[in-house]
Amino acid sequence: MITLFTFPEAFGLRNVSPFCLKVEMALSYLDLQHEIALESDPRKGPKDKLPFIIHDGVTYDDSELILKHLDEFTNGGLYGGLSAKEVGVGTAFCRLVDDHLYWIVVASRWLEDDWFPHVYRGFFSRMPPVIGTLVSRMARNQVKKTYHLHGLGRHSMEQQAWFARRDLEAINDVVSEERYIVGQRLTVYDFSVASLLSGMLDNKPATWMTELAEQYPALAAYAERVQSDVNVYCRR
Ligand SMILES: N[C@@H](CCC(=O)N[C@@H](CS)C(=O)NCC(=O)O)C(=O)O
Repeated sequence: MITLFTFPEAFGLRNVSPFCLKVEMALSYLDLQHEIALESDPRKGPKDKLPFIIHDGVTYDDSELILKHLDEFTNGGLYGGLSAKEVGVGTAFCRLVDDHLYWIVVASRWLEDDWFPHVYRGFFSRMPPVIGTLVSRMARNQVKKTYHLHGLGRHSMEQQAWFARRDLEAINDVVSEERYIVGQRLTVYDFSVASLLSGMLDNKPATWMTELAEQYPALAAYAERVQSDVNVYCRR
């Protein structure tokens, strides 16, 4: 049995974490029976982050390591048969979304004074108000610190938007010509890219990143294609 631990819904998104959603997409693609356990405290994960899965009593964490495990479990169901070029291009795009674009999306929710009340409502409003306010402030400071350490947080808003646009255009240039991120067929790499895009596009209310992504209609069409292929949707 496989149990996938993910965050409860927030911001109009059934699965608010792109890392959790990517694993859910992989499980569905592989047709592996699983259940979803909602967990709002990432500290329950082995490395203080979600997702993690428990598979027949063994815990696996980190979306990419989980995909590696699922690939081994299914004898190459995710990475088997990919060409070296597909692996190269796919890995590069996953790094772009997981380690760069993701952080700008996080900042567009957490670090915008106007938007932060939605973060509070989504993640902290189930706590008693005094504790919720305190914990949310601490968490916001942590996000600010991490964003600064990453380097993106040192840039002006204009520069951050420029970086975001470059990332979105890189994806847009591919999926305007090809159906999927490495070409004409769906691969495991689409789960990372489409998860982040769908969370950005279906995020309610819109953030400045939503508005930026909406300027590239091919992105929404691609995100819909992938979600429909695996029958796993980010939105409610
Ligand atoms: N590299 C990890 C990243 C996971 C991650 O950053 N998860 C976020 C949610 S989207 C999290 O749990 N954040 C809580 C925290 O950093 O305190 C993966 O691929 O699973």
